[in-house]
Amino acid sequence: MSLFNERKQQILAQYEELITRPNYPEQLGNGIYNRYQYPILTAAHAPVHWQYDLNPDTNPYFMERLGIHCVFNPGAIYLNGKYYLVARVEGTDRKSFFAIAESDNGVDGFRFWDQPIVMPETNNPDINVYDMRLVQHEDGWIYGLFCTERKDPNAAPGDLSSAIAQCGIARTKDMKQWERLADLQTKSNQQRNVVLHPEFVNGKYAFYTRPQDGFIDTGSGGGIGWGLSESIDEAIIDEEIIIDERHYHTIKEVKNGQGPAPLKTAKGWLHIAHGVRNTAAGLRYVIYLFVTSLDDPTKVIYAPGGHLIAPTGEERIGDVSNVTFCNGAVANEDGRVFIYYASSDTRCHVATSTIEQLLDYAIHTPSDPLRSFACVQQRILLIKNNSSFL
Ligand code: M1P
Repeated sequence: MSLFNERKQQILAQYEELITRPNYPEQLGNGIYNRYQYPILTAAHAPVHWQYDLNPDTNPYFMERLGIHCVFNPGAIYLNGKYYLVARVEGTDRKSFFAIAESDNGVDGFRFWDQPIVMPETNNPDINVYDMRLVQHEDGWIYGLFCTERKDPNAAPGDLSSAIAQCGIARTKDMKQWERLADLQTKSNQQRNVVLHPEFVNGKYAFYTRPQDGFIDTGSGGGIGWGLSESIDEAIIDEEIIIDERHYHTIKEVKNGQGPAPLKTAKGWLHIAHGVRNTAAGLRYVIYLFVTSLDDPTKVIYAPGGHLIAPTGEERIGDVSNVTFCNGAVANEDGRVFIYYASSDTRCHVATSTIEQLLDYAIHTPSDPLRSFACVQQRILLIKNNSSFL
C-alpha cells in the first residue's frame, strides 16, 4: 500500500474512533453539576478534509496542508432535539472562524458539519472573529453575537498586536445562511462578551455588554453592562449601565463578562459568566453564576460566592493556561442544563446539571462576604448548623 493510502486510512480510522467515543459523567461530582471524562471538541475533531489535501498526486505524503490549532469557546443552541455548538476554530495561522458541530445527546458524538460557517463581512472587514453567543430571540431569528477584532489604528508604530474589539451581529433561521448586520455601536472603546437578551425589554432589544478602555485592560471600565437599542439592524446603545460589577479581591477583581444568554427559570434569569483575577502566574479565568429578576433583568437577586467551575487537571494547560470560559449553555425540555465551557483557550468540555440544581445552588450558596474574617464566620455557621447531624 502506498504511503498516501496507509496514512489516509489510519488518520480516517483514528478520527472516526474519536468522534464515536462515548463520554461518561464523573462518578460523584459536587452535587451542583457533573463534569465528563473527555473534552467534547478538540482540534482533533476537525474533519480530515478541512486539513489534508486528499489528492494523492498533489499530496503524496498525505501531509497536513491547513492545520487546526485549537477548538474552543463554543456558543450553543438546542433545536428540534439536537445540540448545536458554534465553536471558535483556530487555524495554525492564528485566525479563528466559526464552525458548527452537532450531537444527539449533548455530551458526545459531536461532529462538525461539512464546512465552516461563511460569515459575511461588513464594509470594514474583520481581522479575527470569535466567541459567538447564540440566542433564539422572541422576534423569530436566531442571532449570533461575536467579537470582531480589527487592528487598532492608534497603536504605536511597531505594535502589531493591539486591536479594537467590538460586537459583530449576524442572524439566521437555519444555522446555514447567515445575514450579517451592522456592528453594535456603544460609547465604549472596546467591547467583548456582548450577548443579546432573548426577549424584548420595554419593546427594545436588550444587550449585555462589557465596556472597557483597553484591549486587555478594563481601565476604568469593566463589569457586565446592559443597554437597550430600538433596532437590531443598526443596533445603537446610548446608555450603558453596569449590572454586575467587578470587586476588590474576588474572582472578578480584574474583569468579568456575561457568558451565554441567560436561561429563563421560574425564579429568575440564570446567568453563567466568567470572572478574572490576577496571580503571579498571570490571569486566572473561572466561571460563576448569578440570577437576575424576571421583572427587571438588570437587578441581581442571587449571587452565590466564589466560582462555579475553575480549571482542573488538564483543563489548566493550554494556549492560554488557567482559563475556563463559557459562552454556551442550553436547557432542554426536561430541565437538564448543558454548560459548554472551554479550557485554556484550547478545547471544549461539557458539564451537566438541571435548572433545579442550579437554582438551589444560586439561592442557598452564601454570597462572598469580601473579608477573611467574615468568610470564617460563614463557615463557622455552617459547621455549627451541622453539629446535630454529624
Ligand atoms: O484568553 C482568555 C479569554 O480572554 C478573553 O476574555 P476577556 O475578554 O474576558 O478577557 C477572550 O478573548 C476569550 O476568548 C478568551 O478565552
